[in-house]
Amino acid sequence: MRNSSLAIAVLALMTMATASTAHEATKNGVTLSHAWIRATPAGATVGAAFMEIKTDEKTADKLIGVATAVAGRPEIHTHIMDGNVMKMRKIDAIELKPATSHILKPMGDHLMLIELKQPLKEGDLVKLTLTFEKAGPIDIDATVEPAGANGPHGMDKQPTADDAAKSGMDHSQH
Ligand SMILES: [Cu+2]
Repeated sequence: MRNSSLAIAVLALMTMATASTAHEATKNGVTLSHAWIRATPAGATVGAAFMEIKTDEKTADKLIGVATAVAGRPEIHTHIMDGNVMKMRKIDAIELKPATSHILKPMGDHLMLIELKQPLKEGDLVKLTLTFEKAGPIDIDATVEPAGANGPHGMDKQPTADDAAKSGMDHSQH
């Protein structure tokens, strides 16, 4: 009896671990999570992707590239102040110090998906491959959020009962 309940518990843990790989990925001390993209209107040629990049205490690394099947020319971007105007600019890399959380977000560093091959529709999952100097390539699935979203699902606004139910579902898949 005890053995069988242990087996069920182990099985449940394994199932959770398998399901979590798409939304969170860790390799060589670098963890990607909460990846999201803003939905784009039909005909848009450019989109933007965001996520959290964490390093453990032993890991210093550098984000040096991004690739995805949905865009012909994905780039790493940052925002700079030019006088009073916020402008975005392509950068070659993002430096990651040990034990830090670097959040790619609107008006901050982000991944620009240039030459979009298709509109990005709310609810879709888009695979991104981020390449790090030491950790190498890491795959992550980004969820496509509404066009006006400022964060991943349930993290950019006051939660409603409906959102709570949905984010509850999200967590059961982690
Ligand atoms: Cu940009």
